[in-house]
Amino acid sequence: MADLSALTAQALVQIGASESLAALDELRVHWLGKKGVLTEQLKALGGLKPAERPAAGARINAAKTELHSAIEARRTTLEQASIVQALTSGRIDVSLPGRGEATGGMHPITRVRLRIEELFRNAGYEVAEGPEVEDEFHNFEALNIPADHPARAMHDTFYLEDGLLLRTHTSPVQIRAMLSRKPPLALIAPGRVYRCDSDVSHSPMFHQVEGLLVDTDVSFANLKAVLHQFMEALFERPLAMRLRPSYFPFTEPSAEVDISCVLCDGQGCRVCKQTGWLEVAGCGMVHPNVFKACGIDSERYTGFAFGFGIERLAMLRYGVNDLRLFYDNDLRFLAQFARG
Ligand code: 2NL
Repeated sequence: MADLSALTAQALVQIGASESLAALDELRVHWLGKKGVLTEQLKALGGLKPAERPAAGARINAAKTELHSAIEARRTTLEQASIVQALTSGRIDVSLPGRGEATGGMHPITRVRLRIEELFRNAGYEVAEGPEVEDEFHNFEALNIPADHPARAMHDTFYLEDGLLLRTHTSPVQIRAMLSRKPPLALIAPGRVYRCDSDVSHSPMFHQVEGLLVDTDVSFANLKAVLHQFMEALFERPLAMRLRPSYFPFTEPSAEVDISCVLCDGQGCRVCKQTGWLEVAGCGMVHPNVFKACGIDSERYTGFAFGFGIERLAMLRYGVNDLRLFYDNDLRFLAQFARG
């Protein structure tokens, strides 16, 4: 017979070292199973002298009992460990502080638009909106832009199917107002506009505000006064303003609007290209052909209109030097405009 205490010691070491319930069960089969090591020892008892058999059998049974309890003890340990593992691996520490909600903020273009809207509302203008998908009549024909005008060329306008297009300015909103209502009219039309043009200083989508005042006796002097007061209110400081003769198909006379540079106060800097002036808008007196297209009597009524880009004003107001920052949605940029 083999050395029973050596076998038992070997088995106890293996049981103590087993790392899984499956490995432990293999050990149980190996040592105590039907064809296990100790069972074979019992079967070998027949080879002993009859007088030696009872004592040997008792020692084998004692060894079996010892291994059995060692296996059960190890099983309990492994089961406990697997429960602890399951509990800790999926554990949520509900007492941990939260990660903190990031506070959202208004996009700078929206902030400037809302401010422009408020300033004009305070001056008695209403804020009007209209569709971004327009037709040639409202976007071009009613605005005295003939079919051969460069502004209608394919490279400027996004044409859609069925004679539709993406509006290239918000003037159609004002055309619709003049078509559906009678003067006096005082309104601004802010919104997205689209031009097939994209480089460092042009985005295919940008934001515009147009303004329109129609009444009896509206003058070019009224136009200049309204724009000057608006620019000073927007930039919150006294500004010089000048009008330079220009051309738009929908106004006559027409002018470009310059303000004294808000960065150098008219002294000359990189932003104003050393001129001291910034071009910020276009304007003019509503062309009689536009009134005619809208059924307004141009002998009785006069009107002024203006238009400017929100991006340009936002860049000047916030010191943003790259137009594309407005569209990247980089939180490092946007977070600078958030207010609690
Ligand atoms: C510019 C110039 C301008 C207008 C827009 C307008 C609208 C109607 C009738 C007449 Cl319904 N005029 N809008 C007039 C002059 C200039 O915008 O440079 N915009 C960015």
